[in-house]
Amino acid sequence: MKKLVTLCLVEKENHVLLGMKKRGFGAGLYNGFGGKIDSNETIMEAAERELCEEAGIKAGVLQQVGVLNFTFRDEPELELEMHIFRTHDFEGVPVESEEMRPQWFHRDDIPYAHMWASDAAWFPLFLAGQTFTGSFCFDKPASSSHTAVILEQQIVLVEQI
Ligand code: 6OG
Repeated sequence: MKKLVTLCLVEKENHVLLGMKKRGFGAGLYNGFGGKIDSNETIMEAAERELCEEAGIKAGVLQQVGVLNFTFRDEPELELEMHIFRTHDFEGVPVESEEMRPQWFHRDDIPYAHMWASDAAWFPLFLAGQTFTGSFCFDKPASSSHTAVILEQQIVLVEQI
């Protein structure tokens, strides 16, 4: 069954807030902040909640950036639909949580070597202010002992999500 997940990218003065994921899915990689959607909330509410839980900051207006679908050859039952949001508008100072260690990165210095391989394909589109949909098939999920390899990918620019 397809699982809906969120990813929130916070921007401030040419920097993007990423977090080192300390545990669970994608541990050891830098990523935006997000997670699963609870049954009583919208996708955008989930994005706000996860940002608050994982980075300790409160988002204002979120803009939709893209939707990406992820599948994994060696785990055919796992399918993720990730809704990506951006915001310039937030209150508070990022703090480390049990799941993430937040850090600001200059937009010219994004640590792609320590992110999901697919991020190199879509993050530049996000930085350029574009909106997109796409899908990626990996061999298996990334973990501290495995770098996920992209087997197939497709990405399309769209007018709006
Ligand atoms: P938890 O299930 O640990 O949240 N996520 C991905 N992020 C990127 N950049 N690329 C991927 O490629 C991803 N797959 C999942 C969604 C997992 C978090 O990881 C994101 C969630 O924000 C496969 O709560």
